[in-house]
Amino acid sequence: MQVTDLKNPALRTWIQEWAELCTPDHVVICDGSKQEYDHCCNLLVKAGTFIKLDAPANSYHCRSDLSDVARVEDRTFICSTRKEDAGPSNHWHDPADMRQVLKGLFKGCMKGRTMFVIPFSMGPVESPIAKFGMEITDSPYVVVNMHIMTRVCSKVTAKVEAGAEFVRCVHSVGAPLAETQADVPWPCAPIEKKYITHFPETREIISFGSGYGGNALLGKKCFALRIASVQARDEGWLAEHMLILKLTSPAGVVKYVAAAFPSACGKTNLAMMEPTLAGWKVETIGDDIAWMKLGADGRLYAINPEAGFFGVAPGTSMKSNPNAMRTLDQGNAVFTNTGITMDGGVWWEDHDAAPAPMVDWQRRPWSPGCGRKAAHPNARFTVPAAQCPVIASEWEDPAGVPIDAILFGGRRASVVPLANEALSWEHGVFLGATMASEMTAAAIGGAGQLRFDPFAMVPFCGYHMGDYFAHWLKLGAQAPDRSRLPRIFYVNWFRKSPAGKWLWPGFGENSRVLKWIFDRCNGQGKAVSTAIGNLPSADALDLTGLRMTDEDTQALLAVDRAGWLEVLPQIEAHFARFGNRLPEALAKQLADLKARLEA
Ligand code: OXD
Ligand code: MN
Repeated sequence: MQVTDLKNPALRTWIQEWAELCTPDHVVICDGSKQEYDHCCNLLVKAGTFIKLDAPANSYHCRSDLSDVARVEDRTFICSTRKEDAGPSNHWHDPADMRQVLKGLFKGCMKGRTMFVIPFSMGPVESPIAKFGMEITDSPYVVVNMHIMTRVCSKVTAKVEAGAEFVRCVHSVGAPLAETQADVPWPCAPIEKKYITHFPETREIISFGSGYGGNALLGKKCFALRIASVQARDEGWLAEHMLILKLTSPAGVVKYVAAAFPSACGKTNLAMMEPTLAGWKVETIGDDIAWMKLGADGRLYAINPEAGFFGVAPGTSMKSNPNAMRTLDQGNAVFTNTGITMDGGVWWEDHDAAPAPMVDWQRRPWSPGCGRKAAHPNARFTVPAAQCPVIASEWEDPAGVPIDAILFGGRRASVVPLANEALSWEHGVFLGATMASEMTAAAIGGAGQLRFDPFAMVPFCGYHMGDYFAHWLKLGAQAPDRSRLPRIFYVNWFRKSPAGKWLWPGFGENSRVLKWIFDRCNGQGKAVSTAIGNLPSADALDLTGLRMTDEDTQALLAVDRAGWLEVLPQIEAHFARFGNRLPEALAKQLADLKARLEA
């Protein structure tokens, strides 16, 4: 299909205007076909960006530029008309001024390259919760990864042609090619020219200078979280940085759980967990993002808007996440910035295979003990979710799945117990708003200081977080039947003893906590009412077969009053950042907690 074949003038003009500014050699409207995927992979092999691997099947190794290995939060902007609408957690830039800057950068930026126009759906195309996007890009790497991570298809083009709304996404690696200039394996712009910009009022994303993950695959963090959080606020639903899992009891009863943890706290591992408790089953719906809407029956229904996993490779192993390893074994994956083994496979730190001489992520010779890491710590795999051996059969149900429990958590070596059930929806929102991890002695701020990441959304909320908290409170207040809303819990797998020993084994053993949560949602499961919430009583947690001392169990389930009282000033300072946009209900929750702790 040619641009001139497009019947919707809004779509056609939008593409033509960008093509005139960027001056690509060609413009291609993508259709999501296998031929298109293979063609882009071949282009990337020719360019030296991809190497076809011997194993797993139909998979590629990709290397990025040294300077382009992760999301760039300092270069990520929310361009709302009013600065105060972006709030204290975002970098704001005036939209008109930013458009001028971008116009200058995009002028001629696709010279020597092909402009791809990718029609994609976040969520199953027919789902009432799904939304559409169009991404213009000059990166075949983005085309390949969008094929895996979203639903790229001509059906979306047809729907947009028929008038469906879409989010306008524009991306360039920012590296035009002069007439005789040879390309490099990973074209990108220097850091000071990278701009990941969002225009929430007009639902637009414009990204320049980076080819990497969350900066370039615009369906993921930019759309499904930053822009979608604004759409969700305006339309009365929730766009969240949450995994979704299906939990089935030995009796065959099913509960759905959504969970928010900051990046690198094991969301993918939990979403694909192998329970150690006999008869229990965990299946995956999603590992990173949940879109949730109240259904006609008053329950909160969630879809995973993505179609693939963009997971961190280092640390992924048969011990930490066997189902992710099995997903990768099926092939059809892209491995970005991992090591390459001598027999044409991939390797990363903490992989199951023992390290042996190989080629590192920058394609240099590497041997164990050489003092460098073989994989970049943020090396990633991109793989279709459908290949996951524990993907739930209903993961693409257009209606979504009804959520029974929402979990929040962070990395807390002290004070916070293993599990805690919120006293109410408002208290649950307070738990989400005070999510935090402890900084280690290595980080500026020092040990014991908390880094707050409310709802794990600090890098991803497209508007003022005070208003975001208010939106959560409003959703609860307006629910037709509050007893049908999910119960909210706070979990902490990372508690340590004063001597620094992990108190909880984690991984598959977390199923014991899931079982208690399941029981609570079923109106069973014993809990002790405490100043901080409802905690499992020692006999309510199934610890059979675990070698835990009574002392450790007590420490995991105790209320550390003195510790909590010490933490309160940090929560006060955290809340103060939101100024007069902090909902009163949250200030009240804090005051109530203090009063309960002091009682
Ligand atoms: C991610 C993140 O890449 O949260 O998913 O950083
Ligand atoms: Mn994430």
